[in-house]
Amino acid sequence: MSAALLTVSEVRTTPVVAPLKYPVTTASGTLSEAPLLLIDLITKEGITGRAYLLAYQRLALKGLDELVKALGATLIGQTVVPAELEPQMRSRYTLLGGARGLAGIAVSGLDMALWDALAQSRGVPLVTLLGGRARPIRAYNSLGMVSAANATEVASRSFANGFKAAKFKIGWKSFAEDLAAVRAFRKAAPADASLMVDFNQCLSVAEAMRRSRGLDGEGLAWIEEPVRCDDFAGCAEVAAAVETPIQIGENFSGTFEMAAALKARACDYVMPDPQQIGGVSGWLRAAALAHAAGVECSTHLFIEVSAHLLPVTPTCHWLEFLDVAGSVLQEPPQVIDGAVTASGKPGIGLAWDAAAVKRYRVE
Ligand code: SMN
Ligand code: MG
Repeated sequence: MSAALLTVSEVRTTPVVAPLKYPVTTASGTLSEAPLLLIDLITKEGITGRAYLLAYQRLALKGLDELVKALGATLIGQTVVPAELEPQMRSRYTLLGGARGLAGIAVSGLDMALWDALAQSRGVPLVTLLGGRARPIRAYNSLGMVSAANATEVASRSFANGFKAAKFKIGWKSFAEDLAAVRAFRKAAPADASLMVDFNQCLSVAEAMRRSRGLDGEGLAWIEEPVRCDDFAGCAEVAAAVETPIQIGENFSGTFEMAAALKARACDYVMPDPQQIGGVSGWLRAAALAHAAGVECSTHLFIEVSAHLLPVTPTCHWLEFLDVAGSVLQEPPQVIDGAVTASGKPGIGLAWDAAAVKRYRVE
């Protein structure tokens, strides 16, 4: 007997600006707060699919809200079939050059909410609906800029909860400062810790070659976004010249961009971002691309849905633990023994903390 299909009756959005435990400082800017758009996709059958999006800047929140509302309105009266609705939403932007930027993020947010509703209607966690099983996924603690001066303090608070890995940002004015930061953090970290660094696109190709080669002897697990996120040819030059694996992907706007990066051999690993890559539907395509390319696949932000997606990702690598939404969730994501396990509740397992949402809501 097939389970009853759901029909979308309303899409509600709530813009909030949530606090972060620590500002995320990078060489290309700082995330000092979390402007989030909470999405409630309500169905006639009484199930509400939930997802959230990160606008990064307050100034982007209103535009994102308007986009999600307008796109959400096109779903009303439609049956919750993500495999049909995601392409339908995406195709609305074809003549605009594709669903990129905020438009692509809006599609992803509604896609995640659709999948959440679908899993809830089946009474199973999203990972189960996808054919997988919740299991502990190893996570790394994702930190801000680290210098030689603050490395010991940051490292001292970064390996609690059993974390066995941490990523920090570099891209200081000189390579000497970067190297000093890496060595100071390594000295203060547990001997067996995996360490990753993230330049957040701040280097030219020539400087990225120089600095990445200089880091090659430091035993880093990966060097992330050394050059501009859309310079796949330049990143390929760095990847070819450097021993340390090069990691990109948080800015892949949809799976076609990821395919272009892999074709250019721009990286050794990938880390798509669920809101950039196309939500759950986009992630499934991305996971298949990574599998076909034989490239390890990690996540970027969005801890809650990532814990459902990585168990069904053939080249599952690391889950990034950087909690941007925990302050508005009834059950913030938890790390146990250095790993994150998907919620056992039906769907993704997101429930808004009403008092917190009221407190952080913005117009
Ligand atoms: C990052 C970028 C933007 C916001 C938070 C974190 C960073 C990462 O590039 O990889 O986590
Ligand atoms: Mg990054």
